[in-house]
Amino acid sequence: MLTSTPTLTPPTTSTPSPTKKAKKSGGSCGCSSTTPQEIKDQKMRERIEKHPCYSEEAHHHYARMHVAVAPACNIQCNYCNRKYDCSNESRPGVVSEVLTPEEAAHKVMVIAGKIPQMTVLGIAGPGDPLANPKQTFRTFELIAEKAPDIKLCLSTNGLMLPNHVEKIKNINIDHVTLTINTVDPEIGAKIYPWVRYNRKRYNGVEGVKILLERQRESLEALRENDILCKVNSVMIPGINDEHLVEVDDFIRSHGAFLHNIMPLISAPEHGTYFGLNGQRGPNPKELKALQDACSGNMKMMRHCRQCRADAVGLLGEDRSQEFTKQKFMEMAPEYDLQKRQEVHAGIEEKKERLAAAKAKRAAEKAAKASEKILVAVATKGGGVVNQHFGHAKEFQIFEVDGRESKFVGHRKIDLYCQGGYGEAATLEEIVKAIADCKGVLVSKIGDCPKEKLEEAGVATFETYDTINQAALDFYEEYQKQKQAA
Ligand code: CLF
Ligand code: SF4
Repeated sequence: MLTSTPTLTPPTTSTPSPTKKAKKSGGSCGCSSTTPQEIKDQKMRERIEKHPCYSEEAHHHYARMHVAVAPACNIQCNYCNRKYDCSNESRPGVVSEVLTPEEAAHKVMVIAGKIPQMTVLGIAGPGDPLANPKQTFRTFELIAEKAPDIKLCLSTNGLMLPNHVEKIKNINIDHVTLTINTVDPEIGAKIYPWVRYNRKRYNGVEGVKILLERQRESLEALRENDILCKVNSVMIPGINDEHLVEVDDFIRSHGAFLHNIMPLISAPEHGTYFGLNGQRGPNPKELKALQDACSGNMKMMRHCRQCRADAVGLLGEDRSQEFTKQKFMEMAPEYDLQKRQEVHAGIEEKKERLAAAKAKRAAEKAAKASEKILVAVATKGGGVVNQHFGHAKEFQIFEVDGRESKFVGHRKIDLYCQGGYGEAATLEEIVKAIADCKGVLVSKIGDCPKEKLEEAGVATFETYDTINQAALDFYEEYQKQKQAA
């Protein structure tokens, strides 16, 4: 096995090359070169940049809250127990206190003051918000009136959405989540035992067909009305796991912006049909593999925390217990638009600083990987650095960047070591022959030539390894030392 014991003497720092003038984005006539696509992208960025679920970046800085105003549901999911919150947007086994729209509005006004980085109000249960349209829309209307800077967000199974899309548009609810677990009624029958529609209950495939048709209509209505749509899918191994790739294709072709594939959680103590019948959830590896398989198609949400229907705070934290009904009803509303705007401006500045630092690091990395240097290699053949400096009659020259090394020529030299002694005049010629190299890669080198080479800005690198590996190792060391200098 080849081994290497590299030692690197520092190369001389070279003078930076003249910087090229930065290109202007506009033409010489001064007009902007922004394309319609760039304008569209910018508008989309503005719509999602403060929504912690729709923007991965935002979820580090901005918070959301849910109010539990919608207790009833119109379908049955096999991963749901009616005693608890809607598992389509919630961890199963969590119970929220149901509020009236007025209590919910009071809670929002309290929290908007206490947590000014809270930018989104979601209604996600504890049942289906659109099975409780009066309470849901009344709550949204109150918030829109009192706190116009808060984004409104709705999560539903989609059964009743086509009936309410105009209302959704009018109240300016810009973010809607649909839970779509399948596009196949046979698979659906294993997930949904029944659906209640127009005051009638439909069992099995018959009910699922209605649900899937309504979900398709919902997707289309949201797209027609330019309302951002995220789709949640619960991954159920052995039932819809492989099929979710098809679901991903379907929702993308119907205008969904984001796909959130969530793992089934099915503990027996939650009392759900799946939990009681031993249906397992996916492990993290299986979930990631499916997300990866789908992510070629569209944006994939990977930071969902499966929150509760009364969640409060950043996605990773749960402050709901600080704001139980008993507690928040005794607190005064502290909503202050100006203060909130100042806090948001501070967050945006911080985000910009972080983005600039990230871009700088990426540029440095790219520059580091693309710089090309020459190295001289002492070798007896076999593609290995295996020759003593003093025994070399030629050096092979390689050009190296951060990814590969390429043979570019060789330099003939006189043998330095003559019967155990080095010739000073010969050494001078050798140094001159490889002075344009940043390093010389040898199996061994004496102190005197090492010193002379260092003086000329050529680092020495003792190793016994393949030329390619040695060249890449040297390159890395060279860059490290250059950065430290
Ligand atoms: Fe709530 Fe859902 Fe709106 Fe977000 S949650 S209604 S889109 S504001 Fe977000 Fe929570 Fe995951 Fe939902 S992390 S469960 S995706
Ligand atoms: Fe439960 Fe939500 Fe499914 Fe209704 S839609 S049954 S509340 S998980």
